[in-house]
Amino acid sequence: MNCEEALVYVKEILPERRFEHTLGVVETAKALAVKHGADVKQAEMAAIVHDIAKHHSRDDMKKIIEQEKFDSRLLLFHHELWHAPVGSYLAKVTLNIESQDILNAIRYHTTGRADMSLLEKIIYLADYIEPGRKFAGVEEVRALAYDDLEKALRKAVKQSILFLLQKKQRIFPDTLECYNDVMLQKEKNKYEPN
Ligand code: DGI
Ligand code: FE
Ligand code: FE
Repeated sequence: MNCEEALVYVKEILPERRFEHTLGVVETAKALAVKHGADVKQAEMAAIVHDIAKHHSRDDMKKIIEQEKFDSRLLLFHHELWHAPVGSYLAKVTLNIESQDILNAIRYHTTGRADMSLLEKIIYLADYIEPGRKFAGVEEVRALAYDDLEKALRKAVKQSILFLLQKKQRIFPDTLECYNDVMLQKEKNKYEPN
């Protein structure tokens, strides 16, 4: 399926507001891909599809997580996390998307993870800073994202964890591993000669 067809598909299945958000993520992901030298078509496709499972029923999502043997700890955490792996599954089986990088960008767009690819970082950040996002702190990450992707990512991951702590939510292991990894990369860079 090409991007145009995928966009028609998600427009049909997503409520209007979610589709508007998706369009914001698409524009942002394409701009970030151009800026940071990623494949623009891959970024566009991943962005179009990233929230495809957002409005699936909890029962359906739970079944897919069990059937596909996704991390079973997901089921012990907030159901908001479930649409990301379930979305990657649907992208593969209903939209025939084969690129593992696109599928991983969808799968990890909510939590992030350690060792994210450039595409995964772009989708994670585009989802966080698309023009429809209005929360406190978003402007700073938005400004950084085009200049310094890693710095923007660190800020976004930190803010997300602080937000979850404030809401007294538990933090999923992938989210924590993402935080540890972005902080480790920063420390490593500090000691490199250039
Ligand atoms: O699907 P979107 O609304 O566009 O955004 P998203 O996929 O980033 O989902 C955001 C939601 O996921 C938000 O309500 C916070 C939640 N979330 C993200 N990481 C974690 C988390 N919730 C828990 N409990 N733990 C996490 O590590
Ligand atoms: Fe999402
Ligand atoms: Fe989203």
